[in-house]
Amino acid sequence: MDVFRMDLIQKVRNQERLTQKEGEALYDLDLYTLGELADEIRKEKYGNKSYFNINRHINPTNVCADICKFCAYSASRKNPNQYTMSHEEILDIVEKSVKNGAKEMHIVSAHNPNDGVEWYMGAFRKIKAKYPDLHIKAMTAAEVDFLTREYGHSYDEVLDMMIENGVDSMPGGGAEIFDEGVREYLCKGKVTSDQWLQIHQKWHERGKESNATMLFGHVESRAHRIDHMIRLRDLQDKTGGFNAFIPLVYQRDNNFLKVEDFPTGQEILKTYAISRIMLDNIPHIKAYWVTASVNLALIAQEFGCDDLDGTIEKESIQSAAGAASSHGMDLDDFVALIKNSGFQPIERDSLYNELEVY
Ligand code: V47
Repeated sequence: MDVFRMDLIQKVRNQERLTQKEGEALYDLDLYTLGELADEIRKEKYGNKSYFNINRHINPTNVCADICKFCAYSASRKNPNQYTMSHEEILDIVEKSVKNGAKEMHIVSAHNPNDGVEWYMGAFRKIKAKYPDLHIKAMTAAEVDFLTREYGHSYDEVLDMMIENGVDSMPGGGAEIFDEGVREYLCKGKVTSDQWLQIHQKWHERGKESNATMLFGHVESRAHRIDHMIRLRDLQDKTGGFNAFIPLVYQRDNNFLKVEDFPTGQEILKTYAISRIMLDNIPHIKAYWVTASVNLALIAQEFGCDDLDGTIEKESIQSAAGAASSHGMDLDDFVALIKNSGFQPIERDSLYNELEVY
């Protein structure tokens, strides 16, 4: 075993912070060593617990003014079936989901230039008025940025409006890959990396929490993934406002991003494990079953991940690109899968308070 490799393993075991180069070198460790290291950290923090929530994903419009090559959901590209829900339609969905036990509405829209800021904010306000205890996780930083560009508001104004109208936390979408060169190729014109981070910083400074994603497995390199993690780690040092990091595995159907080599299961598991090791200050690493596939997400519990997201009921963004998630997950099935994989299912709320031990 070479000295560098031994030192690296020792550094992880000592829980010392890793640099960009060390993060890249983690990929050269074999999968089992990496998994063991990530699992040790996960076990120390959470033992055998695996978190999930009962939630509903709502994607109220697919009409989008921006163009992201990886997106199969946006109606401005290949999808001819544009839709925009009315507030009544959104409230109808919320009502049904609440009856089914959902405690969180995860609301993410495309960047719709037709209906104004009030279409976004009014939906949140009406949901909150009817269901004050329901957690609204809504508005990616990309949506916040879009509303400022389109309607001349500042970030502060949009974030304050979100709070006034009942948004409780922000999802982690729109981060993609922070490297400016890759980002320019993937989604030119959309929120920049610095702006994405600035918006989350401002949100955290308001005492609010959020998540962070990374879209990987397309044209980015391993070094770009480590750079992405380090930029998040730096912001988290300042604010402490991120709850979870979610590496989203790129789904390949129906979009304009031409990719030759897709990541193997091994590469995906390594990326989860490395996320756990690199992000020493973000409490939860989420294997979002929608993009990982359920099977791999269950295995990811042994590679540093402590959260599988939720039942979601319906999902439109990744399923448009090929993920098997359009109908969500049955609660009993979800619990049984987690149990049968050797973990203890813990239903959590959106901010990771434990609600029920199954
Ligand atoms: O930002 C778009 C991604 C994200 C594809 O915060 C794709 O708890 C894979 O952010 N393949 C939106 N991914 C979803 C999101 C999210 C999901 C679950 C939980 C949370 C959370 C946040 O979906 C976008 C984009 O990166 N996306 N197209 C695709 N082809």
